[in-house]
Amino acid sequence: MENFTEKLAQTIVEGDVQQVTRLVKRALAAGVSADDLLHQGVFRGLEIVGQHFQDNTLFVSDMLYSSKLAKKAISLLRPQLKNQGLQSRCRVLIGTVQGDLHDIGKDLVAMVLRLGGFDVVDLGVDVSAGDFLEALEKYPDTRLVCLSALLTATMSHMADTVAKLRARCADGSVKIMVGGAPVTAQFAASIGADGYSEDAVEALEVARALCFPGETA
Ligand code: B1M
Repeated sequence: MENFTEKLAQTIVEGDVQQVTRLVKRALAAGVSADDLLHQGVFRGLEIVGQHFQDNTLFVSDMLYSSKLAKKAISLLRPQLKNQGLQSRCRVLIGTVQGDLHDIGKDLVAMVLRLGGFDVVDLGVDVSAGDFLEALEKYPDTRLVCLSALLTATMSHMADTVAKLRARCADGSVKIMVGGAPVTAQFAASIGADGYSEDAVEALEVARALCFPGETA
C-alpha cells in the first residue's frame, strides 16, 4: 500500500496546496487514520522543515509556506479527528505569548480542547501579559489559561505572564497551563505554572485534571 503519511510529510516540505489537498483526500479515502496523517505526516513534515532551516537549506519564506500547507492539511483532517466529548463545559483562554508568531501547535491544542468539550477563546499570537489580563476581565468565568511559546527568546514573556496572572488571581480559581517545543516540565514548575503538557493530546488530559480534579482517574 502507498505510504501516505511519508508522502504527506514530504509534500509539507516541498509540495503545494493542490498536492496536499489531493493527497489528504486520497489517504482518507484509502482508510488511513486522520491521527496518523496528523502525527506521521503533518508534524513529521514540519519537523523536517525545522531541520532544513537549522542547517540553512531552507529559509523563513519556505517555513512560512510549509506552515500554510500544514494548516491546509489540518483543516481537511479536522472533521475526522476523534471527538472525546466531555459533559462539563469550562472556559479556557489560549494564546501564543508576546513576541512569538508561531500558532500551529497552539491551534492544535485549542482544537483538541474544543473536541474535548472546553469553551476555548483563542487570543491568537503575540499576546502580551496585559492582553491576557484584559481577556480575563472580559471572560470572568475563565478556569484555565493556556500559554504557548515556540522560541527560546519568548519563554521570558511566558514567565512574566504567569507571574502577572498569578498576582491577579491569587486565590487559585484560575489555573495556568504552559507548553510549546522549548518548554519543559521543569521550566513550567520554575515559573509557577499549574500544568505543563508536551503535546496537544496530553494538553487535554492536563486541562481535565486541572479543571475537574475529582472527575479524572
Ligand atoms: Co519558526 N522557529 N521562526 N517559524 N519554526 C522554529 C520554532 C525553530 C525551532 C526552527 C529551527 O531553528 N529549527 C526556531 C526556534 C529556535 C528556538 O528559539 N528554540 C524558529 C525560529 C528561529 C524562527 C524565527 C526567529 C526565524 C527568523 O525569522 N529568523 C522566526 C520567529 C518569528 C516570531 O515568532 N517572532 C520564525 C518564524 C516562523 C514562521 C512564521 C515562518 C513559521 C510559523 C508559522 C505559523 O506558526 N503560523 C515558522 C515555523 C513553521 C517553524 C517550524 C518549522 C515549525 C513549528 C510548528 O508549527 N511545528 C519550527 C521548527 C520545528 O518545530 N521543528 C520553527 C508543529 C507544531 C504542531 O508543533 O508548535 O511544537 P509545536 O506544538 C506542539 C507542542 O509543542 C505542543 O503541542 C503541539 C502539538 O502537539 N504545544 C503545547 C504547543 N503549544 C502548547 C501549549 C500547551 C501545551 C502544549 O499548553 C498551553
